[in-house]
Amino acid sequence: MQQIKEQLVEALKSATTAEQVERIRVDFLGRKGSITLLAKNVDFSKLTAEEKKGFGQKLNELKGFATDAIAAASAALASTATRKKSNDLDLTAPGKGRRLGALHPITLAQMELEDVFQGMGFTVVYGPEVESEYFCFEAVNIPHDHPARDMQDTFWLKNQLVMRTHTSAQQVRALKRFGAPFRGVFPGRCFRFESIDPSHENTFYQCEGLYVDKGVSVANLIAVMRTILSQTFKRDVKVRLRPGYFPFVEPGFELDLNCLICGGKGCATCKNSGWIELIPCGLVHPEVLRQGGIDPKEYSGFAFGVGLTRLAMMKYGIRDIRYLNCGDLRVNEQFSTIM
Ligand code: FA5
Repeated sequence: MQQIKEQLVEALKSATTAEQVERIRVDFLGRKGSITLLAKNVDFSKLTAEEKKGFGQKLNELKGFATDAIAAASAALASTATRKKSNDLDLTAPGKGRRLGALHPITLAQMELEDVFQGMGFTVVYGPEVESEYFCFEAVNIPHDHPARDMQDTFWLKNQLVMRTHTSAQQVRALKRFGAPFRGVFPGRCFRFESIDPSHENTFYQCEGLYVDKGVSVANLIAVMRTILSQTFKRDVKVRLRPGYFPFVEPGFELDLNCLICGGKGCATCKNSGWIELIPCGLVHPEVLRQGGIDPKEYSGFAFGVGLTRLAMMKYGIRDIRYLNCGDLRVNEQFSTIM
């Protein structure tokens, strides 16, 4: 019994986990444990009454000792574990940051642009992304067989519906609804069946502008373009105006921005040309006014189509358009803080 007691004490000394203590309990007090077997292995018929009594007493003492020692070892281990856990708790560690929602850079650019136009008395109107072929093409002077239809690769839907290829689809809708005089902008998403590269996406944003009144000229158009550029970039930027063809304007222009990614030296974003096509524009074609129920002898106007996605790229220094639709929140988080 003394030997078993010593073995037990030694075993408990080296136990460091609750599992090891439980193993010791089973080894000593379990059904086949050494203390339990002590009683089973003794031939009581050979013992006197006095000896039986002495053996029973000693065995009970040993059982009591083993039970207490095992319980004490378990308790000691449990309290060490708790202490260890609370030692791990570093109350000075910085808290976990909460991820705040952020606005997409295109949304930021759109909101800013809408503000600039509202400041000049323009109304902001949103139109449908699924558009009728009529408003997208015929209404803006692009009949069925017109070669200009090939300028925009179209996602065709059923029932003469298309995914709008440009926000110019809003021009005649707005004229029919508001009449003249009218000044408004139509920001929104456009879709084209395009091959994708650093400056072309199949889903991108434009912001159309339409100004119709008596005696509107190219001078008015240029004044508005100047305001957009200075308010958006808040610094001097280099632009060039060159003739451009669009069936819904006459004359038509392309306004290109000197690439702000490479400073005009040439890079993948501007296809090594140093320039980014940003705001095509021109005087509204009389046929478009007529489609909108406006008399072109009485009214004239200008229209423009800001490449809003490209504007956001230039404003925020985003060199590849594909970052904008990739859905990676780390892109957004760089541009806006709270929302
Ligand atoms: C148009 O869509 C005309 N509706 C614009 C217009 C309006 C002209 C009013 C005259 C008067 P364009 O296809 O060039 O034109 O597109 C206009 C702008 O949208 C481009 O200069 C460019 O900045 C942007 N854009 C066009 N295609 C893409 C594309 N795939 N990805 C990103 N931006 C594009």
